Amino acid sequence: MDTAGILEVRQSFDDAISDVDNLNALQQLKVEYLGKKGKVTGLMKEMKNLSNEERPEYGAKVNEVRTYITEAIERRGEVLEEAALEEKLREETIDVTLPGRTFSLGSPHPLSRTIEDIEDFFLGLGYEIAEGYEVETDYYNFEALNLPKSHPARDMQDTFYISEETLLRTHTSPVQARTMEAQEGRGPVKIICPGKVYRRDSDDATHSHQFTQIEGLVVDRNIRMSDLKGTLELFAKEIFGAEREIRLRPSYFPFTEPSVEVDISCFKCKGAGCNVCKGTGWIEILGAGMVHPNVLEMAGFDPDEYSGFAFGMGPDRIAMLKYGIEDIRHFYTNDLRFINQFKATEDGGATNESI
Ligand code: FA5
Repeated sequence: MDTAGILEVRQSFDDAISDVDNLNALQQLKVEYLGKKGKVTGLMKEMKNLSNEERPEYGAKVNEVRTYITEAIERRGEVLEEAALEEKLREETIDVTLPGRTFSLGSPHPLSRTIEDIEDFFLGLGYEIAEGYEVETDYYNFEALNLPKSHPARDMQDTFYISEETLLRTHTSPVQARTMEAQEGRGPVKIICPGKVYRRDSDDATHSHQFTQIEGLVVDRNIRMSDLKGTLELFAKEIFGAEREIRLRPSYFPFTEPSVEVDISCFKCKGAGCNVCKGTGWIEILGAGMVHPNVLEMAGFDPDEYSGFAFGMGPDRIAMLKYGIEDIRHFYTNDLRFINQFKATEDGGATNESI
């Protein structure tokens, strides 16, 4: 009986397994030795060439080598599996001591922030926000506001005309006219309307050809000038500080009668006179007045039954005052160096508030 073949298989297996360093290679080795066409099965097939006496001993030796190989593969498999697991754990380890990735936070534009502050104040008083159109008709921008064609006061608002009857709205007052009209003569009306407006003004530090306005309108029975004054006093204190006073100066707007310009006491010098208030102690912030009976009538309200007040302010100028911004053009040039100065703080304020 020739057992050299068995020794050879065992020897070659020992050589091969010492080179195996991963589970795939081990699986291949298993097939190569223990598979149907493997080397150990090949040894078994030799049995048919042996005599009946030789077969038991030969068979026992082949079984011995099969057990040897099976156990060796199992042991090697356990070692390799453990190594693979350790490698995976090492790769997936999270280093909790690494500093986190930083990302830059945006900050609200000072103009948006000012508009939101003003909106919040009026919403708190029960006003609703109304929206209008930036491309408006001559009728709503002027005529419905008591400014017929060729009225000299049209010159107060130099206009971008799109056609003879359409234009870029020069103020947010057309929203008054549209809102009243939609009410079909029934009060109350209590709205503010924030939005963009356009004028053919030359751009400089305090003028922009496109800027923002917030219009306010209240129409109901028994609305008086004192209601307007009280509302604006509260507004000035909320936006500019609790010690602010307001004063009303007679003015002229075709859509209000009487009309006033509203000044607030200077928040910087407290009325003593400084560069912000140009030495007067007062800063002009808006135009206002009692809604003209003609405007009420044109919008379908009976002026003997209803009265109202309206006001219009420029948030650009208010934001400039509030945050100490010297040039209105900063709002529209989108320079991040400017905007980043107004990082939001946790309490909802802005970092470089000047008052
Ligand atoms: C009006 O536009 C009136 N519609 C306001 C009004 C409404 C009065 C309701 C009475 C009743 P005025 O032209 O003054 O008014 O403009 C209002 C505000 O817009 C000004 O106080 C100013 O803050 C701002 N403003 C006017 N022109 C410019 C401009 N070119 N650039 C930036 N802000 C401007």
